Amino acid sequence: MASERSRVLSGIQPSAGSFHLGNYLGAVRQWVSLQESYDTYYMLADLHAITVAQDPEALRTNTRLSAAQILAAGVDPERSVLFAQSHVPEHAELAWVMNCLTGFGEASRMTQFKDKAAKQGAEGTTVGLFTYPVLQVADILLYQPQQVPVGEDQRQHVELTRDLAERFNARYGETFVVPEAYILKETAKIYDLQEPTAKMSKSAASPKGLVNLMDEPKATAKKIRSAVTDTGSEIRFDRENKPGVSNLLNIYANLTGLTVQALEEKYQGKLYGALKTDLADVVVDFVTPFRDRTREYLDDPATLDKILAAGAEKAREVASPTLTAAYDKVGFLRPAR
Ligand code: ATP
Ligand code: LTN
Repeated sequence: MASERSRVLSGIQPSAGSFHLGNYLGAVRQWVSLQESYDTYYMLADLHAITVAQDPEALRTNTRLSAAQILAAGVDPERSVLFAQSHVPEHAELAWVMNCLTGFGEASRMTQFKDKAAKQGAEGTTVGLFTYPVLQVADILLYQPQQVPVGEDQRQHVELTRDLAERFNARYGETFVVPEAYILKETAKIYDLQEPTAKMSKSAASPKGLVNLMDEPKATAKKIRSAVTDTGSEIRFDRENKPGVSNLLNIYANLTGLTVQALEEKYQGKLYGALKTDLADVVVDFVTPFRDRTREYLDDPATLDKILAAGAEKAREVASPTLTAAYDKVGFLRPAR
């Protein structure tokens, strides 16, 4: 796999069963296009998933389901390395070293931790959740990637990665590539259909505004047709004054490749209902084959597991020498052979 191409690493937690439209348009779809020009490493972050309680059987099911959806979306296991984080022990090992390089105050400033901890309360918040960003640092640094494609919400974790890479390199000598966040465009941000100023999220208060790709297409069509729209009747992209319509136009544009401007022209003088009915069709046309492809992978778990095993092997080819180099720099004895 040695090549001149720069390397990319990203991850997604297999903590929910189905991906939603935001996960797809905001993350996984970019993973597919990045494989054209980069050496891509994509990880199911199952170690991260257990920072909040998971039912063991559900975690296993959701990990396969996430892998199946990533493949169904078009990530090609011949071109990308797709693997489960727990299959590559180097992640937990390098995370320990990174934990010992991270200030307690520094970790305490991570906003995602603060938000999640506030929701769970002190007793419900695990030390794992606290050190989650440091595990993410290890995930990234092991692969020496130049770029880390993530949503805006993950920018701070990539900044921490850069800080720790620089700190390690300064203390022990050049070891890690200092990576850059490849922040996906704002246009890739999808909002809740019922509350179009909040991002679409699996932890939304109500499922009515959440489009899960694996849901029954009929139910999905209904959700789109019941999306909230804004006062007035003009179909125009205006995030500030027309968040509902803008979100629908954006989803439409993202799924069809049409520009928002072309859509505004197409719907000039038409009513919101027409836009919603057409978008419902567009979404159904996308999710129907997507679900079928996902199910095909799920129906053959042995093949799915083999893809992940092959991915883990390729991942370790990169991760293991990086860990060895870091261990040497830190001053650990190498075990005698
Ligand atoms: P939660 O809100 O419960 O934390 P989530 O639904 O946001 O979860 P994550 O697992 O945090 O999903 O995100 C997985 C990936 O999907 C991340 O790269 C994230 O940036 C992206 N993503 C999540 N929601 C959206 C969204 N609404 N629009 C665009 N991208 C999104
Ligand atoms: N924290 C990320 C998932 C994730 C990740 C990574 C992303 C875990 N390790 C390494 C990029 C690089 C999330 O919740 N989206």
